[in-house]
Amino acid sequence: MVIVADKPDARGRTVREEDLQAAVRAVEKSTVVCLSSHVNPDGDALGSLLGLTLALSAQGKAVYAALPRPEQFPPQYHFLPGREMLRDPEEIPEGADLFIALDCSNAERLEGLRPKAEGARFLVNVDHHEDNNLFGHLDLVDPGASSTSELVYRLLRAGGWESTPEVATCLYTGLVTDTGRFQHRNTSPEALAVASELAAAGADLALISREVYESQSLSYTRLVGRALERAEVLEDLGLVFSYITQRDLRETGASLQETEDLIDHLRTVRGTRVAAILKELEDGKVRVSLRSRDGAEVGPVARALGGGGHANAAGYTSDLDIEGSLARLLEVLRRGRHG
Ligand SMILES: [Mn+2]
Repeated sequence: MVIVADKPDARGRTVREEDLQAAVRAVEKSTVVCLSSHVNPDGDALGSLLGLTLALSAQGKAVYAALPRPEQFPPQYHFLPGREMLRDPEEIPEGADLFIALDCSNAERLEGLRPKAEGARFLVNVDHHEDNNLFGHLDLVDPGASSTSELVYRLLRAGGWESTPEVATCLYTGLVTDTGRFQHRNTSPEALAVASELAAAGADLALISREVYESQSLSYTRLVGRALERAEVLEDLGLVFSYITQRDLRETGASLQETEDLIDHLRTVRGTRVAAILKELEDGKVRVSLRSRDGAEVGPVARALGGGGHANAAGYTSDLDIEGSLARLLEVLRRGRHG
C-alpha cells in the first residue's frame, strides 16, 4: 500500500498511568466540563461521549456535552442512555475550565466546536486513531486501544468513578462497534477484559445487539440489496467496491445515517483485501469508506486522499462525482501496489 508523509502522529504511543492521573486531577478541579466528539458520529464516538457524560454528571460536575452536528445522531443509537443530556453546540460555554474531545484524530473533527475546545483553559484529547495529531494540552492517545470507549473506561477506573449499568451500556456499545463485534484485529486481550468488566457492571448486551445490529429499517435493507447487486471485484487490486447515490436513498427511503455498516457486507467477499463503498452526499461530494482484511492497510490510502482513519478502517470525502472518485481511488491503490 502507498506510504505518504504524515504529520506528527500517535504511532507507538500508549497512555501512561500518570497521564490518566493528570486527566483525573483536571476533572476534579473543574466545576464545568465540556465534552464533544466528531462529526458523522459512530458507535464509539457516541458511546464514549455519553458514557463519560453520565459518569462525570454522577460526580457532581456540570457537564456540557454536545455533538458538533446534533442532527447527525444515527437512529440505531437512539437507545443509548444519556442521549437526553446532549445540548445544542451553541450552549457549550466559551473559555471553560476543561474541554474533553473524544475519538477525534484532530481538532477539525470537532467542526464548529473547535474554537470552544481550543479556547478552553485545558483541552484533553482522548482517542485511539494512529494519525491523531496530539492537539490537546494533555493527550490520552493510544492507537493500541480498541476504541475511545476503552480509554474512557480506563479513565473512569483511574478516577475511581463508578460505571453504572447506563455508563457500561454506552461504553460497551463503543467497544462492540469499533471492534466489529470483537472480530477485527483491534480486539485485544485488554479490549475483551474491559468488555467483561462492562458486562459485569451491568451493560445490557442483548439490548445493544438488538438495537445496533437487528433493528434495520426495511428501506435500509433494500438499500443494502442495491449496493450488493452492484458490487464489483477488481482482482488485480484485491478490491471489492460498490456505491449508493442520492437517488438510491430517495427511492428506498433510507437515510445516510443508517449506512455505517453497509461496507461490512462487502468486506466478506473471499479473495479481496480492500473493500470500498462510495456514498453520494447531498451536496454532490462523495464519502468513501474503506475496510481492509488480511493485513492490508487502508489508513495510508485514505490519508493520501485527504482523509484519515485506522489501518483496517478509514475514509475520506471526495469532491469528485462517484465515477471520478472511483477512478482516483483506483489510481492511488495502483500506485501503492507498484510503488
Ligand atoms: Mn473510535
